[in-house]
Amino acid sequence: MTSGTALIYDEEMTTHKLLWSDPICDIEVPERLSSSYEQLKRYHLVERCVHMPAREGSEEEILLVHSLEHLEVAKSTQTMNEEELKRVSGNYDAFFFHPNTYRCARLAVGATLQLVDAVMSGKVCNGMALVRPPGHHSHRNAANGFCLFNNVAIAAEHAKRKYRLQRILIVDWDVHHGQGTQYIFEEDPSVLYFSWHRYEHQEFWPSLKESDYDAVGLGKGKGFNINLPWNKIGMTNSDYLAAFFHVLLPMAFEFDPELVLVSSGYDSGVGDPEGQMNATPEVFSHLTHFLMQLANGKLCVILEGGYHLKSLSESVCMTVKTLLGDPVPQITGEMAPCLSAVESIQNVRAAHKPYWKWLMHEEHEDKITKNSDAVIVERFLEVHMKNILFVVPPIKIATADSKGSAHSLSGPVHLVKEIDGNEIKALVSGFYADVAKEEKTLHSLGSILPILDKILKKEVCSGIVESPTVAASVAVALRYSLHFGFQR
Ligand code: X5A
Ligand code: ZN
Repeated sequence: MTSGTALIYDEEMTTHKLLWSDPICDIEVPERLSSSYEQLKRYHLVERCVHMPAREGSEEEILLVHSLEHLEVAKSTQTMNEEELKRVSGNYDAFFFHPNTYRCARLAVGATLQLVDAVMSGKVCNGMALVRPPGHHSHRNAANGFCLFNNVAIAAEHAKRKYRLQRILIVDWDVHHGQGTQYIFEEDPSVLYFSWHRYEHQEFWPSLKESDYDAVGLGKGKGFNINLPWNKIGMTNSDYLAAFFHVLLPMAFEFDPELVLVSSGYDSGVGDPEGQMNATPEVFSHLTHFLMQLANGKLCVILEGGYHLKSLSESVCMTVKTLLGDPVPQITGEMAPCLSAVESIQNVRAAHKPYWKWLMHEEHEDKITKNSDAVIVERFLEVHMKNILFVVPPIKIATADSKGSAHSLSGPVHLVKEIDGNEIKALVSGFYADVAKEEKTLHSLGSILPILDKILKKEVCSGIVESPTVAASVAVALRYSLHFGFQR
């Protein structure tokens, strides 16, 4: 089995910068790259990765996706003065040229291809490329949304040809719709493109009808374009996980890709001025971890957006740490997705029902595909009330000695009631009655039950018990918790 994680970074990609004032483009700064790399160094993640130099993507490679005209325009900007650069930039929606932009964009393409080749050749298992300018908005014939060449799209096309791949999955977790990538592959059933994006019913940039859930692909590519529009800002970890659990992952496992590419924008993370979402860095560990289960682990993560430097760099670190195989951190926050997220998820599932077996053969299909607001609200409320009624316990650990008194480590915790042997016997029936006959088992229970009681009442989050008969106690403890209707 292949191991190792590639990290591709070249400082030269920080030379592409905005030379004049433009409030739309001024967030795409060189520090996005350097601060992410610095943070990777601080966490000692750089030294654990296989370093790979970036190379320039060739003209031929760029032409896999882009028109010759687009390439020539980009090339011509190298010798332009500021005034000319500004004029050419004005031909596009949200793009700026610097004299070194063309060189950086070729390095961004080359870095992405280096990563794909390292993974496909088995030199490494997975990896990340830190690149600028990003790629997913650029069209065959135009720069757009800070993007000049579509790095990920070129990589997919390259992998298809060089390694004869028949199924590539592109996961675009950037907060913007990678409409460029959609256009390039919308008729291609060999590339499954998934994007979630801030949409707000078409109010948010790029404000396209074709970013909605009903754009499922065209011709032979029908069913292979998945758009999950977010119609509200403030989406959280649970909304992202719900999107993975209930849309992307089932599709991905049915598709069974040979390679997974991530258009990895972190503007979907908390604090980002563009995204206005609330997902925290550790969610990217989980997203990464799920994707590592596909394509035999062949996962290439390529940077796209991300404009809050701290949020961006922490999220990049979480991603790389997970690629390296570190355990994923516990996820924080609410468990249930919000109503707006559930609606979006239901809509994209309904739109894709004709194309995917897992959606066709679903139970309760009437409820899911009818898309009735009443049903969605009802199901949402059911989960929501369970969650808000669940009071989160303080981080307090109860301890108990063998005499059955319980106290927390940070000051005494009073027992609400003492539990005597008879009460325990009453709770324990059937199979467990045998273990409860023994005096020392009762003794253990005497110390474990007060702690369970405190856990169930959310007075503490866990407990430590000193007991000679742990196994028996645990068995009975489980039963005790069921008796209290503890269901989480
Ligand atoms: C790569 C990326 C965003 C462009 C926003 C323009 N582009 N308003 O995040
Ligand atoms: Zn973005």
